[in-house]
Amino acid sequence: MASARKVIITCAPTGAIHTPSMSPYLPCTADEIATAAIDAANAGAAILHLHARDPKDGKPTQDPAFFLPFLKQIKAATNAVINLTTGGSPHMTVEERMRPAMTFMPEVASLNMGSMNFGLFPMLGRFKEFKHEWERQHLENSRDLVFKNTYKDIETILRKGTENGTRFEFECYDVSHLYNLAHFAERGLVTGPIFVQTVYGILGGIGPHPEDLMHMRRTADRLFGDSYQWSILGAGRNQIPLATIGAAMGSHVRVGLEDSLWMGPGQLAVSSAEQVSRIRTILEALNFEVATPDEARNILALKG
Ligand code: KMH
Ligand code: ZN
Repeated sequence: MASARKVIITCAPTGAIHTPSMSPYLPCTADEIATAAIDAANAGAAILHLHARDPKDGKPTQDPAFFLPFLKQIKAATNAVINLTTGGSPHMTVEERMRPAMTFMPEVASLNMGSMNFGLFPMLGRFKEFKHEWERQHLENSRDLVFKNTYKDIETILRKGTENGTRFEFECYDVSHLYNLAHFAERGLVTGPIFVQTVYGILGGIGPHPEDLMHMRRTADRLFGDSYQWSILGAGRNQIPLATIGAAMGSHVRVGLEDSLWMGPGQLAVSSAEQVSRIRTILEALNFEVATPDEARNILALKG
């Protein structure tokens, strides 16, 4: 009897794009991040992509001291694969961004595959009241912000992470990022199975249309053949629709409040676990099975 395809759900519970005034459900303290992550894992997420925030004002931080308390709680409560950000916030230096992954040497770390504009300022139209001035500045300053990921930056993270046994969630926000990834694969710095997280709908990256998804898919197929694992991250309201289209075509999926605060028009998600449950229901209706953490480790050849 043929067995169902296993789909890896990655959940990103907090990130560095959204700010506390945008949603009361955005986790900011270590306990909130731990609870959000553990609930997401219990709902079916095999991989947890994690950022930290300073509980004082919810500002993103890459200080490992803010990661440690929630990492301890998550590891004690789940078998989920830990994936630490090296993207941090687009406002941070690369040195700052690398600190958690270099300190904790996780099974997976994110790696952003090119420099780009990162337009957060359109959210100023949607969210007008901010509790903290940094929140407004974070959006406003993105008019003149380059999310810097030079070849040197990428190579540094890649080499140091690989030395630690960390493998990567390669975040590709546009077609050129796939070519950058292929460049590193050609040089032998990236080996399969390559976990390609294709990102849609960030201003500065590729759009959120099914044609965009198809073009990324065709390009990745041509560049990486069967040595990659495709995953879909749709920003904002595109999260569930694009994950559904991608999954039907063979992708893994990523959800969580880092990428979208929403469950529906004008309806905030009360947790990342709610989004995991929604996509899980869809995946199971499509006759796929949700991968366990150990199955994800096997699919992505992680160190375990
Ligand atoms: N915020 C996402 C669009 C990272 O942490 O390296 C991409 C991301 C970046 O997760
Ligand atoms: Zn992230």
